[in-house]
Amino acid sequence: MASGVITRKSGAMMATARYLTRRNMTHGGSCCGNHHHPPPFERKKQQSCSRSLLGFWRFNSTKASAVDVYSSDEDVTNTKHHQGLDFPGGHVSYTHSLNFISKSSTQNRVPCYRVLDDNGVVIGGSSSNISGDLECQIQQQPLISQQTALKMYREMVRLQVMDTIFYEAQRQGRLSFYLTSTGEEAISVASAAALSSDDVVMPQYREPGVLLWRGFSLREFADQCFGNKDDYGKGRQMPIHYGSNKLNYFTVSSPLATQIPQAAGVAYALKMEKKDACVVTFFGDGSSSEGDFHAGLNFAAVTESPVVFVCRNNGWAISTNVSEQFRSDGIVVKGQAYGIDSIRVDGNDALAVYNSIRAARQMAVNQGKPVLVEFLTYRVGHHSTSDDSTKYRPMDEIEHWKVTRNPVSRFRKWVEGNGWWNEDEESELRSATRKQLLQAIQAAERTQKPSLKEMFSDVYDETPSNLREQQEQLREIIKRHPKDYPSDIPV
Ligand SMILES: Cc1ncc(C[n+]2csc(CCOP(=O)(O)OP(=O)(O)O)c2C)c(N)n1
Ligand SMILES: [Mg+2]
Repeated sequence: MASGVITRKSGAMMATARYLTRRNMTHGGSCCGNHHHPPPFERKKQQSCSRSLLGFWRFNSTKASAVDVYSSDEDVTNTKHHQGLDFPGGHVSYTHSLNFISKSSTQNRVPCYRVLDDNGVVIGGSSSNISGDLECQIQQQPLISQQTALKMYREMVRLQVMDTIFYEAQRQGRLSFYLTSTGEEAISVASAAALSSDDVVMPQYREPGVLLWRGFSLREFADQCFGNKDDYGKGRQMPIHYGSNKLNYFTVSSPLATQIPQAAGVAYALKMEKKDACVVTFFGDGSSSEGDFHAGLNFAAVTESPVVFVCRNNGWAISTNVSEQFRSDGIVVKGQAYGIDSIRVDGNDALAVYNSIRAARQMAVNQGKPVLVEFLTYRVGHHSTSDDSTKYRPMDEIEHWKVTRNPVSRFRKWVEGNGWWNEDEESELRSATRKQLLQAIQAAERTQKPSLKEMFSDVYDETPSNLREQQEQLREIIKRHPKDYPSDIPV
């Protein structure tokens, strides 16, 4: 991937956004709160303003004026005609009620878009509106071909099989670490199905379904997990940190949420290059509490960059439940706060995922703006192989989501209901995938590890003297203590 170019451009975009933010702040942002500053209007407007007795700033160049009890007759007449204030971002109407926007006003939670009920039956009327600034209509009855639907179902099954076998391999001590997508298979696979292969994906770590969809082979997954010499990361990363230049899939990075502002930068680069593509970045509910989430959304909003922010709200950030994570109505309202068209979607309904991401992509690419999609789902597995989730959540909660709200079996019911799939095809696919994966694992396990020198390569064009020294020291230590180091790594 031309990531070098993208990164440089995203740097330029960050600088632009930082400039914009600073400029707004110097013009009255938050500073001291004593109301003696004009609000963040542009300079020209500030020059032609005057202050009323109550301390409101009135702008001669704007239609609206502040209302106060000392207004002249002329002001009162004006007020009748202009019940509000023209302010950057749009007209603001006045109110006599001293109402704080409170939690109670958010008790009507944002509804969740879905197409299939829990039994895989299409619900509701014939069409629904997803509205943003410009209305974007999509059909409730899914406009999805048999071929796409079947590929979606097959990849979801392959992902399930892959997770089961890699998880077992970790439990057998063959892998150091693993993390499953169990319960969230529909999100990564159906999102990938709704995208173009030119769209750049910047993942968290529970989205290998996108790679499966785009043709990453089981052997490539296994090479990465075993960190052998064929792993694109040359064994430097923990298992599941997949990445592929060829498939427009940025490498997973462990620090949470770093991909979110990066996605805003990459999207800005796509916009400057007038590419017919967007960026799609995935992250969890926990990651939405990182500062990077807020910076990324704001940058994308002000630069009107084509990025789809996809939050997998699976209820948990390791052992922290969403109720301890934030007090807002999930993540969807945060997008709205940043001026980003946002939607909440049932993440366990593959057709709702497909429809929403397809619409979001269209809005991002055709209208040049960011979109936020919050998927409601559940992390059925442990956080990772380093976790035991039964220590902090009830078994019946896990069982409910595993059985009743299972995204794979729900989609299977719909596919089977259409007469596109049957039990024989199901068992054939599962056993063939299992066999292919076991072969891939055996081959990846036998493949040589990357040479030790790779630990020191690929950052600098020429290895600097301090790294050369460290490399020598490491070799010396291994020579002295050969038993303490793996024998299968070429020194
Ligand atoms: C900056 C940072 N803080 C903490 C961690 C440790 N950590 C790894 S995963 C995780 C939970 C993330 O939860 P969420 O974003 O909801 O994703 P999920 O695992 O539920 O898919 C935490 C806290 C980290 N990797 N990076
Ligand atoms: Mg989570």
